[in-house]
Amino acid sequence: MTPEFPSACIFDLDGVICDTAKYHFHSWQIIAGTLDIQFDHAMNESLKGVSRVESLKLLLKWGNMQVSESRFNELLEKKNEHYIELISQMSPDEIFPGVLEFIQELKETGVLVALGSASKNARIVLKKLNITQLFDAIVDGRHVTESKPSPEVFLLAARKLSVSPEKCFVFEDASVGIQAAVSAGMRVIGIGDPKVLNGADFHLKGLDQLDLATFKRMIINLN
Ligand code: B16
Ligand code: MG
Repeated sequence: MTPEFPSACIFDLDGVICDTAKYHFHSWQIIAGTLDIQFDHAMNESLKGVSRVESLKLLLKWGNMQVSESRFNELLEKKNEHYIELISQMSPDEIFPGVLEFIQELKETGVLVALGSASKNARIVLKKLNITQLFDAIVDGRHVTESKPSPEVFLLAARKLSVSPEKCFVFEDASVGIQAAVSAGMRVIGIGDPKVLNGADFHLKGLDQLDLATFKRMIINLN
């Protein structure tokens, strides 16, 4: 049986629509500096798709450090202050190539479009990029209790769109996000290095490699 064309596509934000990872990196680097913990790009890579709280837990583990609950919350707040300062300077020219064109094509064929991000700041970023109105549903870190790899964020997006999970396609750049989509029973396209994105149905370098015709051909080849 030929696999069905999806009724909905759910997009991750950081790494799929724009590069906010570099702003997370700068913000975590400042926090790591105050704690005297070495923080590099490889470590930042492992924080992709991971919630703020879980990210700080990982950072402290890497630094072999323990802090009180109040210090933990203070560090979270400081990290977010730095991050908000950086994203407040964002503009629509930071949208990755091909994103607007592909989403527009999906919408014209009647496919519903949602955002499924771990970030509690996703709304601010969408506003800065001037693309809030593109989405039929927005689910972000403020709406979920479980961080990716839990499927919660994607299942909630599907529910908001009234589409069953098997009719959804997810676009993700993080390993934990791919796991979340697979656990949700959705098909998933990994954006980035195939070596770190195990479990995705397809891999792309970016959405500029995809148009509706190519997407349809990909789906026909699914088993
Ligand atoms: P915030 P995504 C994720 O966004 C980022 O990839 C991850 O690095 C970040 O820690 C997480 O959001 C939480 O972000 O501190 O803004 O709530 O990839 O799921 O769109
Ligand atoms: Mg991401």
